[in-house]
Amino acid sequence: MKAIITGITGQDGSHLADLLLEKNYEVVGVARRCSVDTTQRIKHLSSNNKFKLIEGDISDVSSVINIFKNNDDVDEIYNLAAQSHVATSFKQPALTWDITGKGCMNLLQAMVDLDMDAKFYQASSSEMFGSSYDVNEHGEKYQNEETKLMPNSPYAIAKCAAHHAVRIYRDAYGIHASSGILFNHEGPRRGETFVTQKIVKWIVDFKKWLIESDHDTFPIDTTEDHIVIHKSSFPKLRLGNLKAFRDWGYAGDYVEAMWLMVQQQTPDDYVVCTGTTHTIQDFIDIAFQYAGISEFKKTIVIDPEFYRPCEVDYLRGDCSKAKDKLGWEPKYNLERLVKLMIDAKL
Ligand code: NAP
Ligand code: G4F
Repeated sequence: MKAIITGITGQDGSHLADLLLEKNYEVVGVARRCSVDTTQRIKHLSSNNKFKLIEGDISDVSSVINIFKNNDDVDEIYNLAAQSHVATSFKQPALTWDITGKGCMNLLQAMVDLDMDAKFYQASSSEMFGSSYDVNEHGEKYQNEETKLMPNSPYAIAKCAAHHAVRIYRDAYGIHASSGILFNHEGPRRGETFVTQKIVKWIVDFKKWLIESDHDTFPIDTTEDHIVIHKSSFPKLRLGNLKAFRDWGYAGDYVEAMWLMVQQQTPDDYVVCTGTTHTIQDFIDIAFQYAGISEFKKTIVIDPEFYRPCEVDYLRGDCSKAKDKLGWEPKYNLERLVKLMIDAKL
């Protein structure tokens, strides 16, 4: 079996490549040209002769066509490429549209034009729900495949367009195209500007600074922006909205669901999540406790710079369909995920 993965240098691309190579696939990873090396997450694959890295950009249709023409024997195409940062999408909406929205259309249309019969996976997102949710018989809020999409960011608008494109190309052209509506998933390979990894990185750097400062008890001297020991100082953790709820799972679990979707006889859309939700404050509490840092209120600054023009307040998925039809289950709860991330960074 042969697969193309766009977004190979990202968190999910690297996990999915690991999974497919374990299954003895030939994997072609598409990476865009960059002035610095972006392949840290896939360095361990460089000597694997079943793995090939090629240059390409999904926002450029001729690039997509070249990739497909050069790999016309491909069985599965996973589109994980995106400008995936929600806050950035407010600052660079057109770029986000070109990559995250139009990029998916470029891939689907190229499949039609080249008459390809490969199966297609699209990385849809719980961010598409925005402020929308349903309420179950116990009065609990949740989102599933039937929940209305009400995007609250340029990123989510682009993801909704791509999500609908998958449905239309499936119906109109009979493409085996599925969308995974994945809720937030994290892990040691998560980018450092997403809130979980930002918190984990700060904790680990702070612990190292404490050790270097030869200080084993918590320093109570603080200025507005810094924690101070003698003449040495360490910047406080600067965050935005701590009240939003997220349904966080482990990225390594979630790429298995992607693969399972593509193996089904009939293409479809599936929610992938843990079914539990926590605030950013909860994540901080669990992570600080695990790292043994008390008095954390003195170490955090709420900075308006990290607030978004529009927020997604509540995400909690219901993945009954993925459980029933794919036999998929998440293996990590939040406590286990936090430990994994902190231990890996340490
Ligand atoms: P990520 O770490 O930000 O990775 C995104 C990947 O897309 C990177 O490899 C990036 O390359 C690549 N890319 C960006 N623009 C491109 C372009 N024009 N052409 C080709 N490649 C391009 O994201 P992730 O967390 O792995 O997420 C994977 C996918 O799932 C994304 O589509 C994301 O929107 C979606 N998603 C993620 C989550 C989550 O919680 N992680 C949840 C739902 C959906 P560079 O290395 O060059 O930047
Ligand atoms: O970690 P985040 O940036 O993830 P967000 O916005 O939920 O998006 C992630 O999950 C989506 C799935 O729902 C993906 F589609 C998307 O690609 C991405 O992977 O922010 C999580 C929450 C937000 O409510 C944000 O306002 O954390 C809040 N937050 C508070 N302080 C912060 C910060 N987020 C970031 N990035 N940085 C902060 O300092």
